[in-house]
Formats: sequence, C-alpha cells, structure tokens
Amino acid sequence: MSGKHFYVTTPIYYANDKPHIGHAYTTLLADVLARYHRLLGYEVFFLTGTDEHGQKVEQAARKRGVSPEEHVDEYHRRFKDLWQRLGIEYDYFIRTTDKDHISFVQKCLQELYDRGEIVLREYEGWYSVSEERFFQEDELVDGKDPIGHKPVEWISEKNYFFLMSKYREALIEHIEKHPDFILPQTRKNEVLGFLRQPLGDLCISRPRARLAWGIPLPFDADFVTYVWFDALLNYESAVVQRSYKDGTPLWPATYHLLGKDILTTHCVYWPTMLLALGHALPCHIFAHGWWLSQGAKQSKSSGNAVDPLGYMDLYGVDTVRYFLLRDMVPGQDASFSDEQFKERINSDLANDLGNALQRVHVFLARSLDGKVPRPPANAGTAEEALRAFTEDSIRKVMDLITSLRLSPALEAVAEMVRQVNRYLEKRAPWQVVRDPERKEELNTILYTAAEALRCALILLGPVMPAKVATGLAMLGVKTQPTLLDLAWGGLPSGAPVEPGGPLFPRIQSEAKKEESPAPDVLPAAQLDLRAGRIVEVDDHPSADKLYVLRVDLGSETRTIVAGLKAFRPEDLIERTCVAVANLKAARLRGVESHGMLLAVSLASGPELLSPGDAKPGAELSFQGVVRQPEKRLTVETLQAAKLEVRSGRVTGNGCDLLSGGKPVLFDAPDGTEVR
Ligand code: ME8
Repeated sequence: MSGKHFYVTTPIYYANDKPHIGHAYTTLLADVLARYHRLLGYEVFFLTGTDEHGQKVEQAARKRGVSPEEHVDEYHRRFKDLWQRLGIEYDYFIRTTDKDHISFVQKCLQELYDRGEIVLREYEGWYSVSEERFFQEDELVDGKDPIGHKPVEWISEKNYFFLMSKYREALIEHIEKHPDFILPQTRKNEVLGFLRQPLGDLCISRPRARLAWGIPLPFDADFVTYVWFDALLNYESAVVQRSYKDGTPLWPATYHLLGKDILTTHCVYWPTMLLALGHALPCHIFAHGWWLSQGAKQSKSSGNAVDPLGYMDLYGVDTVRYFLLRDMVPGQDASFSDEQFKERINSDLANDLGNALQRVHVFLARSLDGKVPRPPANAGTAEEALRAFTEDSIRKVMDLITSLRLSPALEAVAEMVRQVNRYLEKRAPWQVVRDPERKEELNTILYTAAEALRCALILLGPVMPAKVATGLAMLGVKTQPTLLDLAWGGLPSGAPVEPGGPLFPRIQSEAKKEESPAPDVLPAAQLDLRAGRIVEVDDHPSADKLYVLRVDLGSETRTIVAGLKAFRPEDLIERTCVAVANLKAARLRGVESHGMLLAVSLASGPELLSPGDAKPGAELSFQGVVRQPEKRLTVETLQAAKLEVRSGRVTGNGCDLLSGGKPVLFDAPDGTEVR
C-alpha cells in the first residue's frame, strides 16, 4: 500500500436487473473501508459503476423492447439510487458507455494489436451467453456451463485473441513474490492451482454480426470488444486523468473488492492484460464469499435474492449496514435469513449497545442535570480495568480494519459494549443514585461508562453513520475525532446531552409476537431467576421419578416438584441452586409446584446450575437485559428464552446469565440446553 493513499474499487455491476443484497454487500464493504481510511488520515478514492455492454445487457434490452442505450440509461440508475439510499459515498460512478472509458479501451486495444499481443484466429468452442465466455468440452458439466449451469452453444468463427498464455509464468512469479496480492490466501491458492494448468489465450472480440452492443475494435470494424476486456479496464480508465494531492497517480488501485464468482477474470485475465500493457498491477485483490439464501447463492436468476430496500424500509439503513458487515466473515460464505437478521440486530444492537447507551443517557439526563460528567478524581480498579480494555480494543479494532477483517472488528466492538454493561451491572449506578453522599461515585461510574461507549460508537461510525451521530449526541458529543485521535478522555465534560430515545428498538419476530404477552420484552427479560438453597427433600407421594423440595428463596420457602431422582437426597440438601421464581404454579401428580430449578442436561444426567456465592433470594439477570419479570411465566416463554451453554457460559437469548455481576459458568459443549 503506497503511503497514505487508498484507492478502492467494486466490480462494475451488470446493468441488466435490479441490485440485490450481494451487490449491496461489496459496495458497502468498499464504502466502510473508504470511510475508515479517511478517518485514519488516508487520501481516499472510491470507485464503483455499471457494466453496460455485452450480450446479457443487449438481451435484457431486447426483452423489454427498448434499445440498449435506453435500457442502460434507465437501469444504471437503479444502482445509483440504491447506493444513495444505503448511504454509499463513492467518489466516482463509472459507466462503460462513458466516452472517456471507450476511448481508453480502444487505445489499449490498438497498443496491444500494434505490438502483436492481439492476433486474429479461427476459433471453435462452446459458448455460454450467460457467462459471456467460451468453455472447453471437458469444462462442461452435463453439457452445460460449469458456473451458471446454463445451456451452451457450439460456435465456430474468426476472432481476435489476446496472447494471455505468454504471461502465465510472469503472473505466477508476481503472485508468489507478493503474498498479499490475492486475498484471502485460499483464493490465492485457488488461482495458483488454476495457473498450474496450461493457460489458453483469451478471445477478446465478438463478430458484430452476432453482437452489435460493444466497443468497436479500433483495428477491425467488423468486431466489438469482449465485455470482460472492456469492463476490467474501467478500474484504470476512471483514474488515468487523476492523481492524489501530492501528484502521485491514482493507479494502481490499492484494493479491488469482488465476489469469488469473478476471481479468474480479476486474478488472471486482468493482471495479464496489465503485464502486456506494461502497466502496474493492483496492490491487492480481495474476493469475499457469497451471500446464500435457502442454501444457494443469491442471484437474480435463482429467485432467492433479498431486496435490501425492503429491509431498509422496515428496520433502517444503519441496521442493514451493520448486519451485512457483521455477519459475513471475510472470505467465507454467509447466509441471509430473516431470523438471523433479527437475532443479530436484537442481540448486538438492541440488547447490548442500545441498552447500555440508554441506561447511561437516562442517568446523565436525570441525575447529572443533563450534563457530561467530569473525569473522576480517583478511578478505582473497575474503572481502570474498563479503560484498559477499551484502549486495548481500540488498537485491536484498528488492526482488524486495516487488514479488512471487518466482521471480527465489529465483534471486538460488540465486546467493548458488553464490557460496559458488565461494568454497569457491577457498579450498579441505580443503587448509588439513591444515596446523596455517593454523588462523586455516581459521577465516576457515569463518566467511565460514557467514555467507553463514546470510543465504541466512534469505531462504529463508518458502519452506522447516522445512528452513531445520534448516539454520540445522547452522550453530549458533537464533534467526532478522527480514528488517529481516538483516545481515552475525549468526553466533553460539562457539555449538555441531547435528548434521545432507544436507538435500536427490538425487532420482534412474527412467531414470538403471537405467543408472547409483552411484545417488546425479550423472553429472557421476563424470567425471575433467583438464587436458592434446598432445605428439604421428600419423595413425591405418587410419582417415583419426582422429589418434592422445599427451597429457601430468601424472603420465603417454596415447594418445588423436581425430577432430580438422579441425585440422592443427601446430595441435594443444602445445595445452592437457581430457581425460576415466577413460573405459573402447576399441579404435578397432585402436588402444587411453585417454580422450577434450572439444570443443565448432560448425557450423564442433569446437573444443577449454581449461582456461585449469591445468597438465597438474590436476583440473577442477563447481561445487557433489563429485568422485566412476567407475573405468571409460561413454559413457552421459558423455552423462548433459549437457555443454553455458549462458550462455557450460561446464556438466555444469547446474553450471558449473571449472578452477583459475574457470568454463570458451566463447562459443557455449546448448545447444551439448560432447563
Ligand atoms: O460480474 N453474494 O457483475 P454482476 C455476494 N459485470 N456478492 C455477490 C452476490 C452474492 N450472492 N451476487 C453478486 C459482474 N455479488 C461483472 C463484473 S467487474 C470489472 C465486472 C456481487 O452484476 C459480488 O461482488 O454479476 C460479485 O462479484 C458481483 O456482485 C457480480 O456482479
């Protein structure tokens, strides 16, 4: 990467249909990287656009009964409109029908032809209209093209060829010398594998008689340019006349971003074209995985494409931006489902970030006269720990961003927010506020939590620009530093906080809406979980498999009927346990049970959950979830709270269960049920 320069591109999308989530993802990735790099002090140029020539576009126009020119004039706007709605801030939108692009392509073609790098040959082969390329007989799968599985036709004609095969060795050498040229490494290995086979020459023309919609070859008016040869040159044609402020030309690009579907064209055709032209090669080519839906690649033709507009209309632009970047791990495929979308937004944004922000904001607004607190005179160990964690995380997130690992970067920010919630649970400002003598302590807690949230929000700025600006204003922050100046201590003491409501309302899934009495409350929030101590164990009078227990819950002793015959009575007596204290009373074989004890179901039998040191009666809660116990909890809501073990912790709706502020740990595989 050269100096503080950053030139990032997306593929230019075919102007033949409407964009879907896959197109939105690559463009969003470029937008977010561009924004991060601007905040890191880079001079940035971000290019996107539309691919407007070729058979696909010509056929789409014919189908609609319009000319190709009319078609692309109308269809390229669909991309521009979506980018505007999605908050994409590109620097230039290239169309391959632009005059400057056409003359650049013709100049390159003429140069290569004059140097004997392009020659006329007789050619026969299987041609796929959908992929716009020829395939060898042995490449076909069931007689169809191996990529889109569409029919192919046998074509025999004269055509111009770029002598690509000449550059095979030079390309292998370049890839091996520059280990970061093709990213991630799996894609690099794939390309090297491809290059180990003999490499053919590339047919770069189409007879005008068969396809008229393309850039005419400057040296033979009977032919137009193959759409890929035309399209790839956009990355250079868009910037030949441009340079950075210090006079350095923009080319070569820092990053080409694309999906793995167009790896070969970008990692073999394009670099060999540049080698033949004697132009510099891009610094990095990064190919991400596919967004899948119902297990298949999302595409217009499979009919499973998700329309990003629908999601933006329902849940807002920033949540869609967050989900797409958070849920695709760089290089791997990711699935898009309604349930996953809702779960992600509810857990990271509504429960964790939204909750932390709302809690701190409400305290600032109500208890500190609506002003940002002063830095604490004496920070305690909990404050120092949160500060150290935040500072470490800032460094970690910056490293992840500059290596394009946005999903882990967002996971690290989510962890920063979870730490704020843990800190708040531990320092319990809701108790401190009741004692006027502890005003200084309240100031310390709120300053520390607000400052940690400010840092997390600023790191999220490029992903959710509008929500972050509102969130920061709720903490009294109006001016945002660049990422270079982001350091602990920037909270503007004394500044007024702006009013603001919950930033990320919970999304209720349709299924849950019907079964849940309180549609806006997370099932886990509705549980009244308490530490208990078993004080009596009796056999059930009429059921062999049940005990009748008496459980001390602090202010009362409850009768609870439980299937714990795997234990001997002496193993249960005096044991601490976690009770669901608000479960609707139920008669079990004639004995009324007032609650339930939580146990982990292991293959070896049940194991009681322990609340640690908590005293009988102490309330347990879920990380980042405000307790709102239902009066008579139903078994359905208990099930909907999805109590299970994850990463050695007991969780409900994905949030850690806390006892005395500490996570309740349990050593069992992920997904082990707690009931
Ligand atoms: O290939 N998941 O255009 P195109 C993730 N015009 N990304 C996806 C995706 C999915 N399911 N579907 C599409 C072309 N994409 C050529 C490019 S460049 C010189 C010419 C994204 O409209 C991804 O970036 O078919 C993929 O590479 C691109 O859209 C293909 O867009």
